[in-house]
Amino acid sequence: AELEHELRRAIDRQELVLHYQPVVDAATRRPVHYEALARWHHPTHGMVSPDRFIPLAEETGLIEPLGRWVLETACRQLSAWQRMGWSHLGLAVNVSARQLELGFTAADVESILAASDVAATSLVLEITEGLMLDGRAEFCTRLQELRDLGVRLAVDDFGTGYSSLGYLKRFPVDELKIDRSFVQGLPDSSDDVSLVEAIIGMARSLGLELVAEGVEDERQLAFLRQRGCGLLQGYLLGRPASGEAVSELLACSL
Ligand code: G
Ligand code: G
Ligand code: MN
Ligand code: NA
Repeated sequence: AELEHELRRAIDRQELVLHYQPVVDAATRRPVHYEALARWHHPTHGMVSPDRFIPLAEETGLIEPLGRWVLETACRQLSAWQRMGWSHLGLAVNVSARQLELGFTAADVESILAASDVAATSLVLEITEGLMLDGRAEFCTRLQELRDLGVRLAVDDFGTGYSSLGYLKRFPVDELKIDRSFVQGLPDSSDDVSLVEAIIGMARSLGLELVAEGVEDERQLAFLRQRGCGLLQGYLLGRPASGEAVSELLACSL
């Protein structure tokens, strides 16, 4: 309860910050977009993990203002990077089911994009697979409205949900993010090899863009690249870093 109270004030007190992790082109290793990841620097508890405060924010409804702040802040950052010369760079932002239930609409996204002068096509919204399995028509409509803006939709943590893939037909998604638990064992685990090859084949035949998460070494990268996974994310390619740190890096590699 105390943490809830503090989370409520954290946004105003600027205790929340965004870190950014690159998602790179598998062939060139150049960043295609950055995923924004929320961090809470609590004045006495130190770093509170999003695995802890995002669920709290969802339970209490605070995810609504928090999610809005995340999107506004990340879009402002992207706009600065684009003006710096990285005009084709994009941004990925995590969106939770609760946010959409609490009235985070396509109109909100549209006005935030307009305020930061970012094109809808520069934005990927990542939605966890569990949410897709919810299957309610209302939810499908919400996603369709977002996509009609020109925003791209990604299924986050793909493969960790249940076995029903029917939602891929019903929901208007553009991209799958292979969960890092499947990438970890590449290329030695024959189970991981089979699963990842199946996901790659499926994404290709459905015309979906594919991102592999959690790429930590060159052997994983070589495997994914050879099999035709287009985009890669993970510590090997870049750890999440502050906006300032990423700005410096981008300035050096223009
Ligand atoms: O960055 P890290 O690996 O610690 O993130 C842990 C989890 O928190 C991930 O599943 C990530 O998707 C989630 N997360 C991080 N930032 C946000 C955010 O801004 N909004 C939502 N909904 N989830 C986030
Ligand atoms: O659920 P989501 O995919 O949004 O979570 C992203 C989280 O994964 C981030 O919190 C980030 O810190 C973490 N992450 C990113 N790259 C790697 C990696 O290579 N290895 C591990 N173990 N975690 C990673
Ligand atoms: Mn994500
Ligand atoms: Na994930």
